[in-house]
Amino acid sequence: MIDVLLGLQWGDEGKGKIVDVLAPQYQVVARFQGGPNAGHTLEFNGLKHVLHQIPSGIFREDILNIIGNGVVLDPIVFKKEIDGLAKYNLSLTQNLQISRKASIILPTHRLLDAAYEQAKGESKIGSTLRGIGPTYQDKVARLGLRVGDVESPNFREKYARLVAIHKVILDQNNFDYASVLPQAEAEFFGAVEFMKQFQLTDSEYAVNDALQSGKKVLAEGAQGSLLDIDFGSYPFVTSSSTMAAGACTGLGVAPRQIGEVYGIFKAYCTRVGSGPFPTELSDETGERIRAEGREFGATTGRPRRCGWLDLPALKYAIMINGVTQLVMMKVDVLNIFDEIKVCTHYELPDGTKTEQMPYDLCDTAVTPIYQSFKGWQADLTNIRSFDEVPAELATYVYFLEDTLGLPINFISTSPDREAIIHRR
Ligand code: 2SA
Ligand code: MG
Repeated sequence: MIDVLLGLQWGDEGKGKIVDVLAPQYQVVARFQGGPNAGHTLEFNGLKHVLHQIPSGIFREDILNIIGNGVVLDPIVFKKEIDGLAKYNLSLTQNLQISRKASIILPTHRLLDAAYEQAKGESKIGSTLRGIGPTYQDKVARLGLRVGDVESPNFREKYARLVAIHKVILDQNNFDYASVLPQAEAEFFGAVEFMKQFQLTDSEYAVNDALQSGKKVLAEGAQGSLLDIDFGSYPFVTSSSTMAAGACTGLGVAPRQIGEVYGIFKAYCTRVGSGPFPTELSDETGERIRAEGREFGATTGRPRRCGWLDLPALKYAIMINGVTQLVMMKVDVLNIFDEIKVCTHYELPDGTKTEQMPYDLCDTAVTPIYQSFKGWQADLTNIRSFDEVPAELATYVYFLEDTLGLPINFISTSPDREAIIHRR
């Protein structure tokens, strides 16, 4: 069986930490979508490391890590990530495979990302400017380059053909590329050569062979369900399928192979980039959550918007993913509050109450209806068993389990690998 681990909110739920915690139960960890827009933070032995494209199983020995076909890979970022891992002495050429069918992000994709954002003016998506959207666009338009193309003697020609198209679009948008492109291209081709020393494979065979031989595979999602291209708050979404179904197309596995679906959520909400966010707190409480939770983009450093937990949105994400167990992150960030709120319903402009996500959250101004809980106001750092949690926190957890209809099997109480209450 392949288990899927994904974020149920707008990303940054703490997926990296949980993959790292669960990894010892798996022989393969595979990324199925997204690319260098992701920032998966792992903390262990007093160290902190942020991964962008490399799966979060990389720090565990004997785990095969796969960058799947659904990923968009930037060779330049890849080289930097590998260089950044040098100090850990990992067997990267053995423990890492890259799908030949993964899409390649070119330097011009990054420029196009900036050009499109510029053209959108006020309605910017707040993209990470890593070239994600334009690369997926080219994939779907059947123009893109794939990792397997770097093995072809015609790679430079294929590259030139695509870049010529990109230049037309950049010119149309009056976007200057002449001053930056030559250097970026030199770096790109250097990084492509560097990438060739790694295993470029038909990784769908590696995944299915592993499953056939009874090994356990963990599919690692990036971003979150509310940023999904189909079910997120379109158009303020990322360009990939961030949901459980994306693991099938992004790795080449059949739906019936999917086992557990771990849904990761934070005890509150954050969002980085533009787009609707019903429970956003643009006040001092929001500031306090941001400061306490160190809510700044792991890739871009952007401050994240913060707000209370949103149950209509969470239920929606649980539904579309078929989540089987929940993981709650960063409860310790709420230690400082005497009152904790949870949005249970939305009130629509006509006064009706709903637990469902309206079609267009961008145009439908919903008012969140909150239920209040008493804060626990206690330090959770050394708590490893649910029996020791403050009564107020237990009440909060039971309420959520009841409302969401699923067990919360893991509760993370601080960033470190060890700081987790494992309940079942
Ligand atoms: P893109 O770059 O095309 O995928 O941006 C489209 C939207 O998706 C959001 N997005 C993210 N949201 C949260 N976290 C992400 N990863 C980084 C992190 C982000 C960072 O871990 O902190 O460092 O800023 C991520 N990646 C994409 C993005 O904000 C747009 O709203
Ligand atoms: Mg992140």
